[in-house]
Amino acid sequence: MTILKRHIAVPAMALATMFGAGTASALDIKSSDVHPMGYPTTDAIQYMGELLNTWTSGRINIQIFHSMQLGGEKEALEQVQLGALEMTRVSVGVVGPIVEEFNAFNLPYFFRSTDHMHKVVDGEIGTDLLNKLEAGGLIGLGYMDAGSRSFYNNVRPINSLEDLSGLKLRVMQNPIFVEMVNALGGNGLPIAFNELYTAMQTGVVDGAENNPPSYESGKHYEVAGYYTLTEHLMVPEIFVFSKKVWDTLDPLDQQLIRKAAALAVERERELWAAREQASLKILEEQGIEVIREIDKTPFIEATEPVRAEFGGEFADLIARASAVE
Ligand code: GTR
Repeated sequence: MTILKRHIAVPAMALATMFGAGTASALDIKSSDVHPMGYPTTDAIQYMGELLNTWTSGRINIQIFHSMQLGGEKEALEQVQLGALEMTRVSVGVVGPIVEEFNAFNLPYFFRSTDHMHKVVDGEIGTDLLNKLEAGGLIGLGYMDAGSRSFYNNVRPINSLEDLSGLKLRVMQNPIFVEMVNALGGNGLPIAFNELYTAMQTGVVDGAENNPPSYESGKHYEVAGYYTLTEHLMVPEIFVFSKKVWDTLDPLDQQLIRKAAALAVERERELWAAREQASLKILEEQGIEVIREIDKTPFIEATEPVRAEFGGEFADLIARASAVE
């Protein structure tokens, strides 16, 4: 609450002077997210909307289409590219097929830590990649946290790499993740997030992989109760604006949106850390045995061919990102 007040109050006066003339037209930003309200990403975008509303005395607003109301993330990105939707918050996982350099962030066991990931995405590399999105019809507004992703399934607990053998596991819609699961001995199937619960319930897949908040919030534990913290991916979230719409905006409004977006990133990261712990607690209360101790070395070794194959295409970028301390 303190943060909300601080950020709304301080720039409000300065910005009102700059933008108070009210010459620019009203802007209603529709933004989609697969998560429900109350999730760190949706709460952060809501906060962004509150900031914009306050700074412009109600002229710019964000309406959030949450809980997969607009379907999966691939479709949302397409809508944003077309200009039918102004904004969406998705995983970097589904952005690789648009700008392939993003696959650097989608490589298994790539980032060394949250701190390493922050330094890479918040630095020159992250900014360069956001800029590359323009060619794909998207304006990259920022990266949010999504922790690490781990495997869950309804067949058996995963205590070692061998336990993944033959399991049909849903992955995000990007070939790199199919290859990753296959390299680990399972069967990777790309399925949209909005179809996942049913896919597990009906046995189309045995399980999937995600961070604790998504596993918990999506109630996936109800249909896949074995969860092991393999932490094989640290894929950040990203939120993007439609270039088609962006190009019609007053440059001062573009500036305001970028400023609010940066504050939304800060807000999400604060919320994320707490939510991860809260989700693990909920899972344990629900009787889910979360296997935390696992030797990751065989998983790291088994995924080396995936890093070599997909990383080979942008080796310089990978080397630059790896060198970030
Ligand atoms: C979540 C992420 C979503 C979505 C989902 C998935 O962690 O927040 O944006 O990508 O994973 O697995 O599809």
